[in-house]
Amino acid sequence: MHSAIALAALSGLALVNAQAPGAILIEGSPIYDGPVIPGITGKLGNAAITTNNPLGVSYSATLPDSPTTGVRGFVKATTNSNGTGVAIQVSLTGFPDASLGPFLYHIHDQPVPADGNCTATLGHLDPFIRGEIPPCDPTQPETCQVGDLTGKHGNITVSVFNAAYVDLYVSTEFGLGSFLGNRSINIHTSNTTRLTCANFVLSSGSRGNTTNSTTSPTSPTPAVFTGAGTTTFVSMGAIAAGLVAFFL
Ligand SMILES: *[C@@H]1O[C@H](CO)[C@@H](O)[C@H](O)[C@H]1NC(C)=O
Ligand SMILES: *[C@@H]1O[C@H](CO)[C@@H](O)[C@H](O)[C@H]1NC(C)=O
Ligand SMILES: *[C@@H]1O[C@H](CO)[C@@H](O)[C@H](O)[C@H]1NC(C)=O
Ligand SMILES: *[C@@H]1O[C@H](CO)[C@@H](O)[C@H](O)[C@H]1NC(C)=O
Ligand SMILES: *[C@@H]1O[C@H](CO)[C@@H](O)[C@H](O)[C@H]1NC(C)=O
Ligand SMILES: *[C@@H]1O[C@H](CO)[C@@H](O)[C@H](O)[C@H]1NC(C)=O
Ligand SMILES: *[C@@H]1O[C@H](CO)[C@@H](O)[C@H](O)[C@H]1NC(C)=O
Ligand SMILES: [Cu+2]
Repeated sequence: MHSAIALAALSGLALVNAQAPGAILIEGSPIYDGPVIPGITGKLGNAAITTNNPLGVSYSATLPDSPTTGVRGFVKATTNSNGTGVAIQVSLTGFPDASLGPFLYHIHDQPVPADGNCTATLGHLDPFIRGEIPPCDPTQPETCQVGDLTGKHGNITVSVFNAAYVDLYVSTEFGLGSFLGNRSINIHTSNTTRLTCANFVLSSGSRGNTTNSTTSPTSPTPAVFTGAGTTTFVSMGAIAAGLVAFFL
């Protein structure tokens, strides 16, 4: 069973008061602005390995057909056979000019809205409030953002990309902050421009009776060059607005 502490840490509710106005954001996600504590990178500690995930449950995020990017494919997340962690299968093709790579992919906190706006997915799934820097050290995946699949499992450096691995920190259990089933995948160029995005939807098993499904976006709007790869200083007002958007 999950401990009460892990549940509290994973619930995500503590996020509301933990993010200081005036924070520096990358991709809509706060940069960690506290002291770097060796081995405990997130404000809420290291990411917890998820156990007792519901067996036989899969969520798939299938990239839409779109004229704005050639990137197609899917990311499928299936509860690991022993219930600990989630087996991730990645199958992607059609990456543009390699000079824009290596390409990156992450689980983002919010779903893609119906208009396909990838920017509206905000930052990475980060229930432990780890922030973007320092970059993920893949030898210490528990100190990385939960949604930073690229950081933990590798960049995309080939035009046809297939990968399969178990990520021990994401969850298929509704109710945990590390739950991925109501969130999205974003594919980026190396400077974090968002090329395309898709929502996870339940593809096998049952999520249970506690939630509604996310909306299905049509196709992404054209790639948004938001300058997200650059450290962005934003005003208090923008932060306040962003926090409202982030937590609703
Ligand atoms: C479950 O399997 C994963 C590898 O897929 C392994 O890392 C983990 O230790 C296993 N957990 C248990 C409780 O056996
Ligand atoms: C996409 O979403 C972002 C963040 O919510 C918003 O600032 C932007 O205006 C939206 N873009 C479009 C084209 O709607
Ligand atoms: C997704 O589900 C988790 C766990 O139930 C919840 O904490 C989170 O707020 C939900 N996120 C969205 C975008 O609905
Ligand atoms: C992955 O790509 C990013 C962005 O270009 C780069 O900063 C990082 O060093 C790369 N990671 C690895 C392991 O090559
Ligand atoms: C889900 O359904 C079960 C069985 O009907 C019920 O016992 C449980 O209370 C329900 N949970 C929620 C959150 O509705
Ligand atoms: C699901 O949607 C219905 C109708 O919008 C709403 O009343 C209900 O509260 C939602 N349930 C959850 C768990 O979000
Ligand atoms: C990222 O790369 C794209 C494509 O080359 C470019 O248009 C955009 O300005 C770059 N963004 C940043 C923040 O460097
Ligand atoms: Cu991302």
